[in-house]
Amino acid sequence: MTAAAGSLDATAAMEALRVAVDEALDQALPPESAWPATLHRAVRYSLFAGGKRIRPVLVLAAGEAVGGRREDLMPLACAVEMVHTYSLVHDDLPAMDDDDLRRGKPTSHKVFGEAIAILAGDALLTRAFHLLAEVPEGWDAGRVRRRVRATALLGEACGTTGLIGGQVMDLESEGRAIGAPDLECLHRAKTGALLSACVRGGAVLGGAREEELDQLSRYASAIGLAFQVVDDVLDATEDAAHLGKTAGKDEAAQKATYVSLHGLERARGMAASLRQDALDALAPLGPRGELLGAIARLIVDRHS
Ligand code: GRG
Repeated sequence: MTAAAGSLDATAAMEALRVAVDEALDQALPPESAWPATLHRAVRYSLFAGGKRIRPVLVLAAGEAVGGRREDLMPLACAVEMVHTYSLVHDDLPAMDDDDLRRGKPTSHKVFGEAIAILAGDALLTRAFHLLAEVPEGWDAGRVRRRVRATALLGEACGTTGLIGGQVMDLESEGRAIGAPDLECLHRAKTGALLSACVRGGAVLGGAREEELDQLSRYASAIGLAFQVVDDVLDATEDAAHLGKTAGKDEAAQKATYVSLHGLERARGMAASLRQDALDALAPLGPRGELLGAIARLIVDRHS
């Protein structure tokens, strides 16, 4: 799909960032043949299975919007994709969501077995923070401080009040009638926290002023929720061939979703209104926010 925006060719810009991220990810990991080869095959199998790379692109777009340098942003861009992929590998395990299909391919545990899939997820999470700790010689104190602050934002987003806490709430709410406030809390933790860390972390690394950081935080909060509302709409309306993962799972598991609570049309309306909130938050950045605006449109208008 294309991401229509002002004068910028946003689709081409995002594709260029995606290619740069893929190259950096390739360099950040041992080759498949490195010991222990089974593990590295599993790590690369999931990481290079065709994800959309929305999170690393957000890091680069947010950082560059406030004047950041690509070399300062790329380690965080790689780290967030590693964390995201770990969470998908673990979420697909029989003990969690028990899924056979991810990114259009058999899930990690189906190909490598449960033990290796667990360890591949662990390896991705560990490498993410290892990479961020590899601060080059000669960096000045300000650059190091920004890296530490962004790393802490990522750690918080992955932790018990973010991704992991949201996953626990998700598991505990299965088959139970939860209301709209709990659903929002769940998704702000499970999906929104990591997306926020991408935007805020990129902005911190780029040297954003506190005022810019506030604007970008409002943008991140809106796209974080929009992402999940759209995910629920897609789960209810698209087939597995489009999604690259099992469709209709939420309904089958009797999970509360934005569609089950509000109906399809209202859920679509909520996504559109969150997209507008995101675009409004970017307004003070002017043309510097154009790519981030295109990403907000892409998140809401996507079909997979
Ligand atoms: C196991 C700690 C732990 C957490 C799992 C990621 C997650 C939490 C669950 C996955 C299920 C799910 C539908 C989550 C919400 C939305 C989401 C993260 C969708 C996948 O992200 P995309 O669409 O995927 O960016 P790609 O494959 O393009 O990277």
